[in-house]
Amino acid sequence: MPQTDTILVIGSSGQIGTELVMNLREQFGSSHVVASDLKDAAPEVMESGPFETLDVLDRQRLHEIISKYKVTQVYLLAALLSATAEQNPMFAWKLNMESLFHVLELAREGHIKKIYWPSSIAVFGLTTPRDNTPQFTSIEPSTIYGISKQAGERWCEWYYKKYGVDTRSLRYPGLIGWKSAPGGGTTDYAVHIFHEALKNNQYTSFLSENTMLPMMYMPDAIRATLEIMDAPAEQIRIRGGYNLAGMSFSPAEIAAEIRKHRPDFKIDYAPDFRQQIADSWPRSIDDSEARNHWNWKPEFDLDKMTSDMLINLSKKLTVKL
Ligand code: NAD
Ligand code: AKB
Repeated sequence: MPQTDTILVIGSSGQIGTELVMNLREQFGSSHVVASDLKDAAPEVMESGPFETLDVLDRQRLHEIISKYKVTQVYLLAALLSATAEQNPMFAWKLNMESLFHVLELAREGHIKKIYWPSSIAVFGLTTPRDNTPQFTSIEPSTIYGISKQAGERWCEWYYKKYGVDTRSLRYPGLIGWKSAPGGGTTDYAVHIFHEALKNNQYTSFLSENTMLPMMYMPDAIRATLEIMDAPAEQIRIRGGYNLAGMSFSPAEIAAEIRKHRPDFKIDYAPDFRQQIADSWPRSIDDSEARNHWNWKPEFDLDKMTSDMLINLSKKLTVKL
């Protein structure tokens, strides 16, 4: 990346943004990575480089920030996630789509060179094969969040084909990390369970015992994001959203894994409205295209992720493992 490139991360105070900004600053230099969000970010983000308060729905303000810093790349992370979106569908549609339109249009007008916009396993629906879900398959999402991701993928590809806008996108599975809290998704239980295991040795899961979902440890997700953005344009042959896989497990399986470190840990189950969302998503993902096109390879499986989560989270929470 040439020295003159500057990155704007929109939604930098969320689960992914908190970690992504720090990684981008390490790689590209703090002054070249501008964090922005409605709310203040974690202290490490606020203190290590520029931060701008931004409502991404305010196109004028977004344009001002892009001009002020001569931004060339945008990572658009602001969105309502699956569970929150189901409870506020009209606003979710507005936020998830208008934010993307603002960024795509600013790119079409020549203000930005490259866009990262995350999609999700939520693009898939009840007519999709649930095991080893392929890249190209039936895509009929049944949540507002999934519909917004499906539409966003199509818009990203359309701007690429029509105007040559360099859009890149990954269909993240549920993401698990110890540095930041999840923001209203169906896969959030897989983060909550670690906090509750360390604090109370007990967790009540809002998904049922055998609900298998695709998941990924945050270091893998951040690396995949940086790798797809760094890859030469000709290697990016899918402009909608690449399937991306790390691991798959159910609440019962992750509880068993945690018990290897905390033998007294107990789990029970009280499925709520999120169960129906989870039941419409794949159990596992085939990410051959990402592996073949730009050499993607995950590092963390369930065993390795669980050990790393427990070690780091126990230090952060100052709880004995
Ligand atoms: P998050 O909810 O943790 O963070 C989103 C951030 O956006 C928040 O800090 C919020 O304050 C900010 N935001 C909301 N409205 C805004 C607005 N109008 N203007 C500016 N900022 C605003 O979400 P996340 O988990 O970090 O996810 C980021 C992106 O990745 C989303 O598009 C999400 O759909 C996608 N994704 C996440 C996961 C996951 O497991 N975390 C999985 C698949 C896809
Ligand atoms: C959610 O559960 O909504 C997200 C996702 C998989 O997109 N974590």
